[in-house]
Amino acid sequence: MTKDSILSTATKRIETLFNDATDEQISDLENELMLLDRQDSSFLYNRSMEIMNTVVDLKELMMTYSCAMKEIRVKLETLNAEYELGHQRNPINSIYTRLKRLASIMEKLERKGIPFSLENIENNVNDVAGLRVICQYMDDIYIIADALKKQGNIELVSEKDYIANPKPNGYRSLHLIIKVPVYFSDRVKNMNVEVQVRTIAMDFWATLEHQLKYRRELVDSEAIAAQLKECSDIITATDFRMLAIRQRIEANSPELTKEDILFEKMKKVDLPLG
Ligand code: 0O2
Repeated sequence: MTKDSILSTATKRIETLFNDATDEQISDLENELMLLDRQDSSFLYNRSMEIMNTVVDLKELMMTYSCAMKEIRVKLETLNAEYELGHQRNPINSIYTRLKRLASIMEKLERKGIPFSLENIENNVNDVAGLRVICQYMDDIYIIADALKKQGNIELVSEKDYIANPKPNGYRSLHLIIKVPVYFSDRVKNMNVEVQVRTIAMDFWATLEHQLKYRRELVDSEAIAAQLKECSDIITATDFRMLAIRQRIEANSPELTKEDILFEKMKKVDLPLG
């Protein structure tokens, strides 16, 4: 094996290890590096050790992001359960979580003209850990976002309200970047997490628009953009109408007595949260 091919193999393994490595795979690589050392290839050995260190540090960073994401997920699930008990309905329909893949992180840094380093990831890529919260009605979005922002150990880093100010293409969603502490045995690390909050209807549009845009080169792209914008307008109107219908039903429903409320709560607390 030539020096170059060993280096290129080692470099390629970063992505594999970063995304899928098991402890055994890491220990296999360690053994390979020991072999290289015995072959008296100190340059290769040092370079490989450097790569190995980066892989381990990256995995540790991603583990920390994953913990931060789970913290936020639990907070959201708690809010949803509490709201259901008090209001007889769930504001959250579903929650999706994802860690950004290494290739997308690198692409984002490159787009911003920032060199790749762990420090630069933490300081410049705010959506390594991302949650998408799908709400039923438009007012639920702000109920959930406000309740999350109010929590003691959460710091709001930035907020983009693409519902009040939709993107020109019709994209609507509320984006929060929040900082959450992750507690380890000997230290606390504050991690940025992106939370996108939107209705089922907004998510339907954004998911399809994303697929259409990224799957192929668009012919007739102006006409398609106009049609997508038109669909977004229809969906926005539907979101408003569904909210108005719910509010109308609520306003016309007889007020629950104290006994009714207690009975409803009794039915709910019997069920395990989930
Ligand atoms: P992915 O794969 O979804 O994660 P910043 O993070 O602030 O540096 P940006 O792009 O200014 O970068 O942030 P912004 O506007 O808050 O958008 C971030 C994310 O919102 C995107 O992530 C998308 O998920 C979503 N988004 C924004 N605009 C659109 C849009 O027009 N259509 C759709 N479908 N989604 C959108 P990424 O990083 O692009 O990718």
